[in-house]
Amino acid sequence: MAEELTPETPETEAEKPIKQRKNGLYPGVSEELAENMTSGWADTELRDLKPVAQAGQTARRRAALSARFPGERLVIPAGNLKTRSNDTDYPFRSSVEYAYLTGNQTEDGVLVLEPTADDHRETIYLLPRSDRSNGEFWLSGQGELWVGRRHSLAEAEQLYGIPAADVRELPEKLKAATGPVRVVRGYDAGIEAALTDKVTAERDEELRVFLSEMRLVKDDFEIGELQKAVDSTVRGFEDVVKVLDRAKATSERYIEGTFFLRARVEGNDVGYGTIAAAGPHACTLHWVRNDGPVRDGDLLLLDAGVETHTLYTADVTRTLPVNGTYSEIQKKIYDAVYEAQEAGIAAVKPGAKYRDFHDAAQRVLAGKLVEWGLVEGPVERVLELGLQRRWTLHGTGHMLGMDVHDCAVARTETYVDGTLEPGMVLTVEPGLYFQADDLTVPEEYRGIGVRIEDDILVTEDGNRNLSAALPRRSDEVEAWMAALRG
Ligand SMILES: [Mn+2]
Repeated sequence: MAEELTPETPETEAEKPIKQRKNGLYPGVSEELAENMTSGWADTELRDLKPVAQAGQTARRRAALSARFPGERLVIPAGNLKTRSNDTDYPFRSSVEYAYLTGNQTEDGVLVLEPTADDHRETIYLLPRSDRSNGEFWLSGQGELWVGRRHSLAEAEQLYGIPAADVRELPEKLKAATGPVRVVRGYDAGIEAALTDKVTAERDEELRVFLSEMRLVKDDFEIGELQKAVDSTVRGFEDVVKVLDRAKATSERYIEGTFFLRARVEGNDVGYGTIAAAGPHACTLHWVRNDGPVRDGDLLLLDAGVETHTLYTADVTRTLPVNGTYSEIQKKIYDAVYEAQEAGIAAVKPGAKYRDFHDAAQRVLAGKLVEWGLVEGPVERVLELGLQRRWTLHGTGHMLGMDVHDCAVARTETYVDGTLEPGMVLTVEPGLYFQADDLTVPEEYRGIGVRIEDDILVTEDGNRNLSAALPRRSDEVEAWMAALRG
């Protein structure tokens, strides 16, 4: 990639080394060129833009936020670019709080709700289009010539339905503001610095917790986006099955790369680092190095999800026989996990406690471990002492949405100790993992890890499996793989 071009301007000694380095690649900018670059550009302003699809929902969410914190100034930043090295940045991902409330995902954006007599005045602060009259668009690193065209503030107003203003003026406005203020922390150090003597950690946390709990129940737009994420993920799993022979010739990376292609073409990204775990790597819960071999006779545990352009992610796991057929011991373990998942899914319904599906799945798995003679019964004793956890390792699921572990700062009483309601979306993902060096189980178990994970929507009368299009039962998995591989 090209390096930034810098004008020849008077400079301090302190600035010289960088400028000299840059101007070593490019000659200086003459006054004639600078003048020439200010004009001769077409008017590209977009008019009569339609609002983004979720504009109605985002307005309702802002109204709910406004009602919860009357009389207070609320500041919700999108976040800033993070440096990867020197002048390259990591791909930007907006804070979910900002995207959830605005539908916008632009770096440095900030939503501000300013208290009025009986309500809040909403403003979305954004970097406007580059000024062509002062060289900003081609001489600044944030100029549109370098980073691409931005929406003008007028365009942003039409798209998001919120009055827009120049974000460069926001820090001074915040410094001058009076009255109570809360900010969502952790995304924009510059904005937080402007508020440092006005906010407290405790009050800011209340804002963050409220925004996390707001997302526990999904609206129709969100459920549609989650279904899109799942549908793309199903296609990504099919892609992987079709190239398993290429993966055998290379490594787990071929699987990760194959899934990533689907995620980038149909969505924004993967929602989390793909776990492409072949053989004993399946027993490492967050195996994301993905640099191991893929061998016939082994299982492949693939835990992956496409994230949509609106930042909703799927989270699906299948454990597949690399050669297309489960061995006897693989099938025995797989079918036990399947049975546990069936019990877990059956426990997902409105009015049930959140913990019920975990308990239902754990009970099945503990029963299997006793039945196989791996732990001494009765099952009640095993569950009471948690002895099954040597092999079940993790909780059976979590809320799913814009974050893969969505609503992570919701209070215990509204989430883990809470009750399921229609519109909640959660994963059900029991597993059994026999570490390669586990001397307490017969050798044939060692190095086998199985997890099955689906994305379940709580409905008025039970649940709907959003990822039902991807086969789960062992014989159906084998048939599906055989059909895809021809
Ligand atoms: Mn999960």
